[in-house]
Amino acid sequence: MYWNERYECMPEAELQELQLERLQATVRRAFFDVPFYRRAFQEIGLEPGDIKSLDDLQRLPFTTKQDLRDNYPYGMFAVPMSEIVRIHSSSGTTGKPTVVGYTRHDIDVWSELMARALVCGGATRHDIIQNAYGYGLFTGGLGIHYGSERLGASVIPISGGNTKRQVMIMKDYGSTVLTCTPSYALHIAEVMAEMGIKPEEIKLRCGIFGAEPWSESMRQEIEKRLGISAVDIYGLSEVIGPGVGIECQEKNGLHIFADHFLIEIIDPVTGKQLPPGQRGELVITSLTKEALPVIRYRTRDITSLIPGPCPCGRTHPRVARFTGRTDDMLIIRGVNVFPSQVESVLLEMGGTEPHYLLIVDRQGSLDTLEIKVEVSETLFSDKVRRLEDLEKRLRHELESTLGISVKVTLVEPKSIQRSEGKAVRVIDKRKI
Ligand code: DLL
Repeated sequence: MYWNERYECMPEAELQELQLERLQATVRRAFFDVPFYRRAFQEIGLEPGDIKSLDDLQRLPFTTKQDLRDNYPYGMFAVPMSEIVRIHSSSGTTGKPTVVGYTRHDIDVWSELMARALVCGGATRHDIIQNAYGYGLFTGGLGIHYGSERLGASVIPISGGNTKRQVMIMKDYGSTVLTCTPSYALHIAEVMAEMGIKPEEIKLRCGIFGAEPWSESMRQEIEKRLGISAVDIYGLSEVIGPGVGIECQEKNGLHIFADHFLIEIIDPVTGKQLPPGQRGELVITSLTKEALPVIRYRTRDITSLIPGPCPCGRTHPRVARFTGRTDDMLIIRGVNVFPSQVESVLLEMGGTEPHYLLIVDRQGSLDTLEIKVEVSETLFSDKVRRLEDLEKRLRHELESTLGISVKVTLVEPKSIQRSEGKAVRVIDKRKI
């Protein structure tokens, strides 16, 4: 099922022609309408006319989150404020958030892309979509909302939070699709079980989850607990919001909508493009954005290009599930550690809940890593010996996966703070 077969299945040569045409227009717009870009191009002696092929993309300078911050709030906009009809901002945890704007045409394109994404993820106009992404400055709520309406589905704009009410509405209103972060989906499943409602008693059949990294084992866990099929959706405010890419029914990589976004995977240190299969940082150039065109935006998100065509028939490139961000990679005693590695170990071992917290600290000059893990209800009421045994096995598994020594602390079920949006998985107490 496609939303826009002509564009989603466009032959590669035709797609590249369209991309080049749109890239040239974007570069021209950035050069003439955004002083930041004009300066950046002039510094390296580049003029819009120099972009003659898609390969010339590599001649363009990168844009970073810092650039958006330096031009806070509206300095990167390519249109006057009278053309802006919507403002969102990114959920920055450190420093100033970045502010993004949309023209009427941008909102139209975004809605269209979101409708396309929902269909790709398995939704139809006959669905009742319970949209539990936060409404507000975060792009998740309104992005999914506009896409659902464009699709013609029935959207329930419930936003995040009030989990018991989520479950009640899900049951009473007959929601068939749930959209929220994967960590919140898991929490909804947990509360549903507490309320004594079984997956067979609800009509939910599909989940479209994203906005934070999650593992394949987490997918299986959510699918089992809610009795649904779950897909991964990706996006970021600086580029548009959700709807940059999504998995199709093959669930083997996320298609990036390449008629609107040009992607590269680069080595985050050298900045050089990497071949398919090699993991690196995703860099995105917008091809149709009016208000806030972004040129070679460094997402900091880590993935790789999946080579070869997808059986679904879409010709747009696929990237692998995101393993994390270059900036949530922890360097502990010189070793690179990603929270997602911990998640995979926990889910594969069993006996624990996929709720965990990494606490990094420094004693003297030595980094320490403590991993708090919730024990599952059944095991918790069991003998102390079994808990000690679990702790030992977990520590062993985690140490061999991460390559560093860790302290495992088993905690009571439901004692780690649940999130209604993006989960917080790391507390870094080191003062570096
Ligand atoms: O999270 C947009 C979004 C809303 C995506 C709803 C999907 C669903 P920001 O708040 O700007 O925008 O955060 C963007 O979130 O750079 C990634 O680090 C992370 N992220 C988003 N989707 C995924 C995903 C929205 N599927 C940042 N897997 C991005 C892993 C994701 N990380």
